[in-house]
Amino acid sequence: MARSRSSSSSSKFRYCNPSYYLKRPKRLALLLIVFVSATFFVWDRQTLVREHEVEVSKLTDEVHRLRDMLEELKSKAVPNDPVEMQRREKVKEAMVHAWSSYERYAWGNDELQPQSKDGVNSFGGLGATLIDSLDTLYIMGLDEQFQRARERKNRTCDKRRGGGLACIRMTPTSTDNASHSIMNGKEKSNKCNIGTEVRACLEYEWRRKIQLKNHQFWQEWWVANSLDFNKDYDASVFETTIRVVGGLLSAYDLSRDNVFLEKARDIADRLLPAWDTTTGIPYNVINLAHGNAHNPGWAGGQSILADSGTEQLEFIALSQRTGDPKYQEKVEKVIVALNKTFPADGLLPIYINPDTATGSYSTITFGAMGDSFYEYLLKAWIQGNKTSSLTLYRDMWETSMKGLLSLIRRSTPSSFAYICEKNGDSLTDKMDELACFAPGMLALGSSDYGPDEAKKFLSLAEELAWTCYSFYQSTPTKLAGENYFFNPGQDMTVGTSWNILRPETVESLFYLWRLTGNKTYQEWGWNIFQAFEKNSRIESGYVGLKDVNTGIKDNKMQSFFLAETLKYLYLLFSPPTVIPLDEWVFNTEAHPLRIVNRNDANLAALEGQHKPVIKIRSRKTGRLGGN
Ligand code: DMJ
Repeated sequence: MARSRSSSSSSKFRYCNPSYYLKRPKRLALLLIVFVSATFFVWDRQTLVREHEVEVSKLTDEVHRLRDMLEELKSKAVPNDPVEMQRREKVKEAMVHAWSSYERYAWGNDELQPQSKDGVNSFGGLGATLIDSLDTLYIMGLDEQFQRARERKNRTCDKRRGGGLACIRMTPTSTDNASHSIMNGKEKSNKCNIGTEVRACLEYEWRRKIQLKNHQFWQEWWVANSLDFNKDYDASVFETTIRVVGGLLSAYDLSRDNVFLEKARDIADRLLPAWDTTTGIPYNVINLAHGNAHNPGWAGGQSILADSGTEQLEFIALSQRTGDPKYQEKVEKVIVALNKTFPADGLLPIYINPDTATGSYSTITFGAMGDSFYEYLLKAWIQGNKTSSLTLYRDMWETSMKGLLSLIRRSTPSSFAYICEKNGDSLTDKMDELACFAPGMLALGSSDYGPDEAKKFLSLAEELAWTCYSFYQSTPTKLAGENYFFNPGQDMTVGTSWNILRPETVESLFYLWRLTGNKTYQEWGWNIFQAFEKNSRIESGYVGLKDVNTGIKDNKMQSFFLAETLKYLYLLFSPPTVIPLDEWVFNTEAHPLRIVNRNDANLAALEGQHKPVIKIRSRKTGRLGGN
């Protein structure tokens, strides 16, 4: 028995023995043929796959090329009004002035301080103005500036300028002061606290007075080496998302340059741990290097409504573009959690307890700290192509709009409509300029109501836009203050009197002009633009005003001036085919994100888990059509 088992197993292995085949040449030949055929087959399949991939990528490029051509044709098909063209050019020139001032004095910093001609890192040194400006530069056709900003290659000054100085091994410790002082021509080499080689290079450059090249040198250095998010810095989740993630994604959608998507993913990954709370309501501050998250001390441990509910567009877009659902899942969980106890009037206080997802006793407002939560309910629905799986967003938004109606009052004697703030049961007759985004939002959402409601909301939007425009017209500088009080018999009185170049009113004028075609909104926008030119423009950029009554200037060019204010003004004087509203949705920092078809059950699945209070009902879609 034992012998026969061993002989059978050795007979099994005889096929592995070369001598077996040497004695059987036919079998050897057959084996070779099988081997060659199999190799050929595998090689052939791989070649086919590769060819297929090349073909697919060629077709994708072709689709993009055709889409660009179509957009160009569409914009040419609309006759250009000479006044609009002239105004558009003026706004573009303003952008060139703002951008070149930033390039010159604050490159790589978050924001420019035009009076002191230096930069300040208000957001942890993430290059907020640079990233916030990318899409504006692109849309305005400022290609050179856009290219400089996205340039990925490092360059050495020895190669370029024959100076024999190797800048590539630079080890900067404090580039900001060095670069600014050099740009100002006040460079003292012993104060330049950066690596010797860089200093040598810069001194060399300065001696030759090649100012512009100096700037280029810094730009390339910064993009190649400094767009680094690994910062031991406690960043605002909200500000970083709307400016940096949003800005990069928009630049990616417009240019299709992967570097922007990669950077967006990098920074989003650093923000993600902020959502790791019991309810999924995020902490609003996170350390970008270590991932420790918390809420700001002044908020008493609470999460802020706008800061917690204004990441949906960016994170959903990131999931769509990377194919990784984790970003979307985090932000959708927030909406589902808030919906569990969503009040009948859809109005949430500005402080939310992250452990219970319920509102703490605090102000209800469409201004600071509340605003963009309501904006994103509508826009997430638009971003998802208004598909039925997203009805929750639209339903929550419509509920909140009922709440908004309950906050509307009219002033005396002139009957300006305004949105009150609410504390407990009492209303305060105060409205922030920040709440002036609401007319645009109402106009944008109005067309998907039935005809009567649509008319009602559009007309409210127009009334509120008139109030917001009057905020500007009512001051000596024709620039709006930060907030207004409405006292009986006095219409509007400015409260906090600064103006920091905010965009909300021109944003609403842009939407109203696009959606109604009424050129009055262009006129109003033009007047506001001229007031900025008159009061805020200085030789080294644009500044805010400390007081809109006196016109005293501050020392900050806010990054949203380039991201939002100038972009909306430019679009106000451009044909509607430039960033059409049925193809793009703007995040709250005015970064357009392309609307892509959304076919997922994520939100529905999450809703199932959490049993939302609001009943999902099928709603008749309005003028713009639905899914
Ligand atoms: C911007 O950062 C955004 O628009 C945000 O939603 C509100 N505040 C500023 C502009 O005022």
